[in-house]
Amino acid sequence: MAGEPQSDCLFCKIVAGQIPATVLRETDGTLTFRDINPQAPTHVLVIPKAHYANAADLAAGDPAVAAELLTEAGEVAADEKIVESGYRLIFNTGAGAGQTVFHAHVHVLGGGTSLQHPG
Ligand code: IU
Repeated sequence: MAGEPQSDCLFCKIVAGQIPATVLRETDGTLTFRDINPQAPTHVLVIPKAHYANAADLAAGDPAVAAELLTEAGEVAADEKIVESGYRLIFNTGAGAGQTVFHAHVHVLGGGTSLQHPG
């Protein structure tokens, strides 16, 4: 069922505290943590705590939390002081686009002049 924790989902396990992550921010609906394989000086992921396979499913199932993902991305960009230099928000959607973890997440990438795409 949409939103329910999935036992085989790595990000559900991070939300549950079963896999470690460097958590930077948390709201009732979202968790923000550093990517373990950073592709830029600042590389952070913002995820919904509830399980949705991708951003489109999240937007359909819980638009308020989908919007909160963007709010939190902006907040962590400010925390990380990458607003002035600029940053990218990327939602890889589908294996063909490089999505490897099928729990919705937005990549926040910044802090460098030559940013690479993740995945
Ligand atoms: P993708 O858009 O699904 O390709 O991104 C998944 C990201 O999750 C990828 O950049 C991984 O480095 C990152 N990640 C993580 O930060 N912590 C983890 O425990 C796992 C993956 I598994």
